[in-house]
Amino acid sequence: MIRERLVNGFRNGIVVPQGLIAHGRGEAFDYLLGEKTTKHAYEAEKVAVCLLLLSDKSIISINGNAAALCPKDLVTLAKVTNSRIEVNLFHKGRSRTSAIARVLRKEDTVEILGLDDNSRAILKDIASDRKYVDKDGIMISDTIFLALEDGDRTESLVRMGKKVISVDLNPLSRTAVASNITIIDNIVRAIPNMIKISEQLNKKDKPYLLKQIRNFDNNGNIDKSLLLMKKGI
Ligand code: PTJ
Repeated sequence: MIRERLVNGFRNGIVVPQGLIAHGRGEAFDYLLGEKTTKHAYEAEKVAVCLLLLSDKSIISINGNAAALCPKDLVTLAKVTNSRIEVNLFHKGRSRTSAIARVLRKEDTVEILGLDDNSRAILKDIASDRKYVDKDGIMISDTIFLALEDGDRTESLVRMGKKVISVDLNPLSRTAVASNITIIDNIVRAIPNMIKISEQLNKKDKPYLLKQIRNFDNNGNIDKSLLLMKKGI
């Protein structure tokens, strides 16, 4: 069923061919995790929600694969964590950006950034098209939530001092390694988990949320996921 969502997304101009290959890589890692959310992933999801709830300007960056796999959940997560949404693609294309925005808007009325070419800002040290972000979106946000993201852009955002949360099944990818909070889980499980966690946490006070973040060791958490994968092998 998950593969069908991507294939349909490809046929509808939302997913690029490279996205199908990226999904295959993700599946390989997911098999080693037993295709379930591990307790380490759940811990990272909880801390990620704490950070989103504490941030002044959080934003969820959505690409083709994410939009094809879980559009409704992404829009819901944005609502429950008071985050904004930017469509931000690795392989740029105006018609694909608009198609993704349509898919998201079908789920709910949300403001979507990243659609206006006149609102483009440029990330430093990136030569390719992935340097473009929305000047009113990712550029001015303090916390960026990324899924299935490219390593160059992740590293650039971290260098800019932004807090980066990523969902990536590959614990060895540059995105996973560079992020402040790395969720090693399938996006189709991670986002629904985070929505439930947000509902539990949004009544907690600031010191409680801060404590969860301070006590979290991202590198240690990645190592634990790697050990689980080793057992999976
Ligand atoms: O729609 P665009 O133009 O922005 O392009 C999207 C892709 C995914 C093609 C582009 O961002 C890309 O090529 O990404 P990478 O560098 O291949 O990274 C994708 C990462 O996501 C890989 O480490 C995969 O293991 C991982 N991944 C794939 N499917 C999932 C996943 N992680 C979580 N959930 C998945 N379902």
